[in-house]
Amino acid sequence: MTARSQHCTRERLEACGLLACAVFAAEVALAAGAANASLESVKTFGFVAVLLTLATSTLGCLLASDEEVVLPTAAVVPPAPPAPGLADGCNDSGRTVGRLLGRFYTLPLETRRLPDFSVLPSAGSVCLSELDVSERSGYPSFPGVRNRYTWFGVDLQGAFVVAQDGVYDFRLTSDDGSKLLIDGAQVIDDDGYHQTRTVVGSVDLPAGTHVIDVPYWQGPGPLSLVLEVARHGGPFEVFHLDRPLPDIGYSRARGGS
Ligand SMILES: [Ca+2]
Repeated sequence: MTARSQHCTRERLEACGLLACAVFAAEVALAAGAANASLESVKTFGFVAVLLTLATSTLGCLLASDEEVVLPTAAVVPPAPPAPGLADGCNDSGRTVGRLLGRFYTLPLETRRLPDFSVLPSAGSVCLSELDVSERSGYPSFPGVRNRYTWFGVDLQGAFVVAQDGVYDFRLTSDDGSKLLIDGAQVIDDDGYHQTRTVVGSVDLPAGTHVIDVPYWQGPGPLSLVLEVARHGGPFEVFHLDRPLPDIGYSRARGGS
């Protein structure tokens, strides 16, 4: 029996007890009014009457209580809202499959290569599913960077899924320097202090989940960062991490693989 039905039964018993008392009083009054009844016989009659009335009323209440209880409709609990700042799906404490979490760092003017981001204080973060920042000067800056377009770094970390084994070509374009690492191994090194430049690397990827790192830095002048992918020998397309490789577009681009 639920807490709700127990509560209803107690209510019914209290109501039935009052009813039994009322019936008893009425019967005693009727008995006392009988001309030939003695006082003792009136008391005995009334006592027996109240016991029978109370017993039958209580038994009726108990038998009827469960049938008459109507449980409230179960409430629909809405899903919890996403954590502030992470509505786009990145896990701030670990890698998220299909996303790149990029942590920002301000860099000194003497920077000429990728710094060791692990020893720098982060100035914020952004969550992305692809890197498609074409060359630009000034604003809009890198996605998530509102007040700066020079002398900053972004350390991007994420994971993606490969649905079909194969060799995949990656093409990384950046101004200034960048690198591509997959499962901890360097696939492309495009680091340095340079204008927009493109470097291609290939890697044999078995089906499954793989981790990806793209450290990037921007000094003065224009900035750019674009990461593309293709089945080996096929045409490149922007790498959407939220689509398992090869997705429909990539499958059409299989070429000579
Ligand atoms: Ca630059």
